[in-house]
Amino acid sequence: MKDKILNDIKAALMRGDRAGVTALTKAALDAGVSIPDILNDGLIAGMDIIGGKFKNNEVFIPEVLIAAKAMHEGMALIEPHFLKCGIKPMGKVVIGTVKGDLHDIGKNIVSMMLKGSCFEVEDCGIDVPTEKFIEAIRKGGVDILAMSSLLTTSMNSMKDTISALKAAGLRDKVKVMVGGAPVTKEFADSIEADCYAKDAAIAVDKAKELLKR
Ligand code: B12
Repeated sequence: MKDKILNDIKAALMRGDRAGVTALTKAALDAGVSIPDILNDGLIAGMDIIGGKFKNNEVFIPEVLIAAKAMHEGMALIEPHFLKCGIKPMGKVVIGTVKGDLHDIGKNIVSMMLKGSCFEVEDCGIDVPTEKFIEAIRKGGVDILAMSSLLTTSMNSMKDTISALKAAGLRDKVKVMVGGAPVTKEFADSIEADCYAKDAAIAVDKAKELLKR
């Protein structure tokens, strides 16, 4: 039953069937399937297959875009289940996808899971210029700057933002966390980020660790 419903979510996402993803995600929630299972084995699993097909030229931008829209519908349904904190935030995170990059699914999952772990999150959105990150941090009260990049061509915007933080005298005011499919620990070290996380669950653990440093 659980495997079938997760497979059906995956298949509906791959077809870009928004109504199907919505109905099946609701059905999975009603059946008590856990949120991490719906996210990882349903929605993300479907998007991973689309990613592989896109890479092999078996599907193209329009199909990826409709799958991404279906993914957003599914995520909107599970997000409220993450937001049951109700206690004082443990820290504030400013998050965004860097300049030149429009991918937001991974960034939104990280944001959702941080909120679910009692972080206050200010989401600057996609294609975020360095100045916008700096402005958000200059306002004060920010513990972590989290930047996402899915393109090898946009990764260097992370480096530019860290340089701009230094130039603005703000580098020691905030910890910097980076992630996204092409980002590695080595890259994070090379741009002097404070930490790298491979996925959203690890991002939450690392964010908690950063607050202790
Ligand atoms: C969906 C998608 C799109 C959608 C985006 C829709 C949206 N709203 O996001 C659309 C169709 C718009 C798109 C466009 C393009 N795309 Co695209 N896209 C993808 C695809 C298939 C899936 C990405 C995704 O959402 N994955 C699912 C999420 C859950 O995974 P994730 O993003 O990696 O996030 C996880 C971790 O990385 C991490 N994480 C993410 N962010 C952060 C941040 C922090 C701080 C931390 C700690 C962790 C973290 O946690 C997340 C959850 O666990 C990937 C293929 C792939 N395998 O990644 C290609 C891919 C990223 N795209 C690619 C390309 C080339 C493009 C285009 C240039 C295509 C074109 N010719 O126009 C454009 C670029 C547009 C732009 N300027 O950004 C390439 C990039 C190649 C490269 N190495 O640079 C990829 C890898 C496909 C490929 N194999 O060729 N794309």
